[in-house]
Amino acid sequence: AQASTSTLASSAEQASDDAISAEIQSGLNAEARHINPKYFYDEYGSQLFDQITQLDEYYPTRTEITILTRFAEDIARATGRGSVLLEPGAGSCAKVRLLLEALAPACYIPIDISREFLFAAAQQLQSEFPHIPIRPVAADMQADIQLPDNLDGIPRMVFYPGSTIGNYTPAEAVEFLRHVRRTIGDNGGLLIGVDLQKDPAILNLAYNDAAGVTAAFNRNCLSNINTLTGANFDPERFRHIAFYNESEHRIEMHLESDSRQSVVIGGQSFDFKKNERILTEYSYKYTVESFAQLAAEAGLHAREHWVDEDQLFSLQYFTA
Ligand code: AVI
Repeated sequence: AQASTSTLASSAEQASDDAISAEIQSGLNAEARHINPKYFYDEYGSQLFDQITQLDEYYPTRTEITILTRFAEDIARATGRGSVLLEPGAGSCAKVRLLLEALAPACYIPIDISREFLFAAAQQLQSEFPHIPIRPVAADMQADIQLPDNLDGIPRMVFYPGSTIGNYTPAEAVEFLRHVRRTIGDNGGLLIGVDLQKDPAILNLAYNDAAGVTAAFNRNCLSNINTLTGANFDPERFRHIAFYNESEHRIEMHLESDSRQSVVIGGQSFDFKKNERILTEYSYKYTVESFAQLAAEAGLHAREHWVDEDQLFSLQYFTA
C-alpha cells in the first residue's frame, strides 16, 4: 500500500510539474515574453515580499495601515456593522485586525490557497477575537464559497486590501470584480485597497529599493521555476528592471538577460539575446475616479473612499 501511495503521489506531482512547465513555456514562446507574477510567491518569495513591505521606499503597506487605523470607525459607519466579512487571499489576516472591532462582523471568512498557513493565522486571530466567529476556507481567490445556512440573508462584504488588484490588467481586474459582485449579491459591499497615481519618482523608488530586496524578489521567480520544473535558469544572469510606464499608469517589472544565453525548461530550449526582457509583473496605479469607472463595469457603485494626507493610497467602498 505504501509503494502505490507514493507512486500515485509522484505521478500527480509529475502532472502538475508538466502543467507548470507548459505554462512557463507558453509565456516564453509569446511575442512579448512573460512569466505570471504568481511564481514570485514560494516561501522565500513571500518572505522577500514581507521585507519589501517594511522598506522605507515602499509606501503602500504602511500607508494602507495608517488609513485603516485612522478611519476604522468611519469605515464601519459607511459600510454598516454585523455583515459576513470575506477576505480573498487573506494570508496572515494582518490588516483585518485593524477593522474587526469596528466592523463587528457576524462572521469573518478568510480565504487562501495555502491551507496550513491560513488555518494557523485564523486560529491565532480567533484567540485574539473570541467573540467573532472565524471560519477559514482553503480555496482559490476566485472560488465560489458556499456559506453555512445560518449566514443566509446577512449582507456580505468583501475586503480586498493591499492593492493586489493592481497586479491584474484592467480586463482581469474587471473579471475579478464581477466575481466579487456575484459573491456579495444585491445587498453587499466591497472594501478595497487601491494604490494611487503619483509623482513617478516616488513610484520608481518604491520598486527599485537601494537594498535590492525588490531585485531579489523579482529574480526569485526564476529559482522557484527551477525548483518546480527542473529548469536551469541562472537568476544572477538576469537584471532587475522596474519603471513606471506613465501612459499606461503602471509599474512594469522585467528580468533582462545580461548576455546571450539558453535556458532549458521542460525539455524545450529558450534562447535569450543580450538585453532581452521577460515581463514579470504589472502594478497598475489608479485615481479614485479611474478605479470607480473600472468597478462600474462590474456593476459596483462607488460610495465612499479614504486616503492618507499625501494621497498616496486609497481605500474605496463600493456597493452592488
Ligand atoms: C502584491 N503587490 C500589490 C505588490 C505591488 O506593489 O504591486 C507586489 C510587488 N512587486 C514589487 N514590489 C511589490
